[in-house]
Order: sequence, then C-alpha cells, then structure tokens
Amino acid sequence: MSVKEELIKRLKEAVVNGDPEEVLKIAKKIIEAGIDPLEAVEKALVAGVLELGDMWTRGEAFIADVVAAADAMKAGLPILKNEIVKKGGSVKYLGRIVIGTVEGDIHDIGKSIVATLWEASGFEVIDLGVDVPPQKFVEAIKQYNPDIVGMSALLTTSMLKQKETIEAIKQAGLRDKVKIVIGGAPTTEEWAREIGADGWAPDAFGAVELVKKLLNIK
Ligand code: B1M
Repeated sequence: MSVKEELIKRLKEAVVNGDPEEVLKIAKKIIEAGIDPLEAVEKALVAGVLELGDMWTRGEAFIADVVAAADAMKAGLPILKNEIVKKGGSVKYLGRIVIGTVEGDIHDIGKSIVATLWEASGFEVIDLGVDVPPQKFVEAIKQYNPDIVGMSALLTTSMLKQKETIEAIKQAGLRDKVKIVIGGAPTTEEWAREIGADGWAPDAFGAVELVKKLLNIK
C-alpha cells in the first residue's frame, strides 16, 4: 500500500472512530506529504461519515456515533479546505442550503446533524442556528440565494412556525426561488404536504437523499 493510500485509509478510520485529534494529525501529514487534499476530503472525510451512516441504517451504530464521526470530520475539514484553495482549486458545491430551527424552538442537535451531513455530502450549508424567526429565513434567502431552505422543529407548537415561515417566504415573493424541506421528530410527510413544503425527511440521511432528489443530483 502506498503512503497516500495508507494515510487516506487511516484518516477515514479516524473519522469512523470519531477521533478528532487523530483526524487533525493525519490531515496535517496528508498536507505535508503533498497528497491531493480534495481526494482526502472525498475518500476519507466524506466517505467516513457516510460509512457511519450506512452502519446506523443497518443498526450497527448509534446516532451518537454518527455525531462523533461528523465532529471528527469537521476537525479535519478546515485545514484540508484551506489547502485546496491554496493550490488554486475551489471547493465545488452541489448546491447551497440555508437551514435553521424555527422560532420558539431551541433544539439544536438534529438540525446540526442534518446540516453536517449535507455539508459532508458536498453542499454549502449556511446554518442560521436555533429560534429563527420567519423574517430571518426571508432575509437569508435574499442574502444567500440558496437552492434549498431547511427548517427543523422539535415541538408540536413550533411546527406551526414552519407553516408561518413558508407563508412569510410566499409573501416576500420568494417561494418560487427555493425548494423548502422540513423535518424534526413531530413532523410528518403529510404535514409537509399540508403546509406546502417541497419535501420531508425522517432523518439526516433521508435529508441528504431528499435534497439530491429535489436538485436532480444522481
Ligand atoms: Co426538549 N423536548 N424541550 N430539550 N427534548 C423534546 C423534543 C420532547 C419530545 C421531550 C418529551 O417531552 N418527551 C418534548 C417535545 C414535546 C412536543 O412538543 N411534542 C420537549 C420539550 C417539551 C422541551 C421543552 C419545552 C421543555 C421545557 O422547558 N418545559 C424545552 C423547549 C425549549 C424550546 O425549544 N423553546 C426543551 C428543551 C430541551 C433541552 C434544551 C434540554 C434539550 C435540547 C438541547 C439542544 O438541542 N442543544 C432537549 C432535548 C435534548 C430533547 C430530547 C430529549 C432529544 C432531542 C434530540 O436532540 N434528539 C427530546 C426527546 C426525544 O426526542 N427523545 C426532547 C436527537 C436528534 C438526533 O433527533 O432532533 O429528532 P431529532 O433529529 C433527527 C430527525 O428528527 C431529523 O433528522 C435528525 C437526525 O436524524 N431531523 C430533520 C431533524 N431536523 C430535520 C430537518 C430536516 C430533515 C430532517 O430538514 C430540514
């Protein structure tokens, strides 16, 4: 096995094991060895998180393992991205997504997992955080011109804000500019249809499939 193959394999393992220190250490070695940083991002960081996702789907890992892998991935991403830019390349995104947890709701964990997996799958993600009022979603659409807007809600009460936010986006004349996807434990596909969203996903991996489908990405 070449040095390159060895380091990429170890980087992926460190992601799967949810070990951010090891990820950072190996990412630095990859840069020192002159290995293509884009290849390291795709074949190790992204591949590691997706492998954990498959394991979770098969019941071989817990959601906490997925979170740990995503955090480990995040530890290596900035320095490898910097290196890509330094080499004159650019990080090519599949699309731009704005996400937030709706107003009145401070639950952050599921929304952040969805945001991280979108990022890991190649999307540029702008995370507006939690307790995001409808008007802030509207302003974010004007500012960032995203392909997709994602709204998370964990409370039966805050679900109504998803509806209100879609109304605000319509009122601002921006509804045709974006696809809107929603999620969160109390929400359903039927709710998404009822409030006029373009899609719903039960979990973070479903959310990746959903946005790829909406943007016609194979
Ligand atoms: Co809260 N809480 N909480 N809470 N909390 C729930 C949601 C609750 C079900 C607990 C219960 O009563 N059994 C209940 C809601 C009841 C209801 O309305 N149906 C509840 C309540 C009532 C509250 C408070 C009102 C409690 C109080 O103060 N009286 C309060 C709310 C404050 C507010 O928001 N204004 C509150 C506060 C909190 C903490 C701060 C203590 C903490 C949040 C910490 C944080 O996020 N930083 C907390 C937690 C941790 C929970 C539970 C235990 C876990 C939620 C979670 O993180 N799940 C939760 C009970 C439970 O679910 N067992 C509960 C793990 C996460 C990975 O899953 O968020 O579902 P989830 O995300 C999934 C999917 O839903 C999906 O993908 C994710 C990953 O697979 N998904 C999307 C999520 N967003 C998506 C978006 C998409 C697509 C998919 O597209 C855009």
